[in-house]
Amino acid sequence: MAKRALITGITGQDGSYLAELLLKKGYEVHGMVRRSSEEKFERIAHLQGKVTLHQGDLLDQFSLAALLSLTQPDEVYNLAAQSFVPTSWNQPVLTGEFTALGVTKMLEAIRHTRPQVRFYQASSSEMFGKVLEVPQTEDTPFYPRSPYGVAKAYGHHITVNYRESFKLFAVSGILFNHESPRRGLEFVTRKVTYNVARIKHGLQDKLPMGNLDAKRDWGFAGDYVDAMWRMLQQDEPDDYVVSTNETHTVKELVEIAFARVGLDYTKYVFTDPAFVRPAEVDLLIGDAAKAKKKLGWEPTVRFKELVEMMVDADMERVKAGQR
Ligand code: NAP
Ligand code: G4F
Repeated sequence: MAKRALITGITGQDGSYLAELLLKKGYEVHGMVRRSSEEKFERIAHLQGKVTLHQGDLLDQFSLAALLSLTQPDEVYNLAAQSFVPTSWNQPVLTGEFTALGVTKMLEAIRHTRPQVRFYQASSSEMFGKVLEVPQTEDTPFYPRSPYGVAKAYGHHITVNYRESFKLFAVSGILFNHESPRRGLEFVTRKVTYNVARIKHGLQDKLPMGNLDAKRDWGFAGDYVDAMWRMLQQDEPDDYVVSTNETHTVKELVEIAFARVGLDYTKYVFTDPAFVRPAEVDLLIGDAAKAKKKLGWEPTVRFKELVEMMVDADMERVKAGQR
């Protein structure tokens, strides 16, 4: 019989890639979606009829338990979150409700409704924040720098705690930044690649940016959802760092993106304090040796290729008058 998976956050970047991967592996895929006045599930439009969508919300514990009873999943991937760091300073309480307590609500629903489930929690390199070790591993202590990072640290620890307290098969993937042409427009990679395409097409002539010196370990989302799946296929639940083991500045990202369309970024980019954060994560670089050894996982897309893939996709989109 086909395995069944339930994905929260299926309409997001990672949810769409994970749904594709699981369908290819023969899974029956169920996704939890929030009700909205207009349904715009663009990232999963091509999967219509192949995945089954159910209304639910991380804020509503009864909806989670009901969904577990209805779908009887073998695996639950908890990807839903308020995931944009700057918003977490504007809405810290909401971020805590979704991104921190939402994890407990799901774990409680699993514990009482379907304890045999294998559970994946989407933890984040933002938990390392003002890093206490370089590179960061599963053993590096956390020092989060935003309400989002704090909320993710809670989600991480409660997942470990439920594994140890109630013997749930609960794993936490500590994923470093991962991007794709499906990335939200507010995140720095997509903001840059989309605006480069607009500038190249003569639709604008300036790009306001925040801190160009920040360093990130950027990988491709398609690779990272494969690591999530591998974590749930192990004999024992454990936590894993998923990263490329390379770090690059935002400035390098900008240079490569503009160069891809034959432009010099210095003519277009300027610093706008509105995009500078109250507290910054200056440097992230992950050591994914454990994932490589135990999961047999390795990234297939490197930084320059990733940025160029995103610029090319946005050039096509802007040409077609799309976002
Ligand atoms: P994303 O594109 O922002 O997607 C977030 C998803 O969560 C969307 O489907 C959203 O639904 C859903 N959601 C938000 N609040 C919800 C709620 N209260 N109830 C139900 N669904 C809710 O994020 P992503 O980049 O795919 O990331 C997936 C997960 O990995 C997130 O937890 C993120 O924090 C974490 N993570 C991401 C990265 C990265 O670099 N991408 C790295 C580490 C960890 P709507 O469509 O209705 O808004
Ligand atoms: O793309 P970003 O907004 O991603 P950030 O804050 O690293 O968070 C992402 O990765 C986390 C994993 O580490 C996830 F957990 C989280 O959900 C999210 O997916 O910003 C990256 C860097 C920051 O240092 C920021 O200050 O880019 C810098 N930056 C400079 N100018 C900018 C801008 N970021 C944005 N969004 N917009 C700018 O104009």
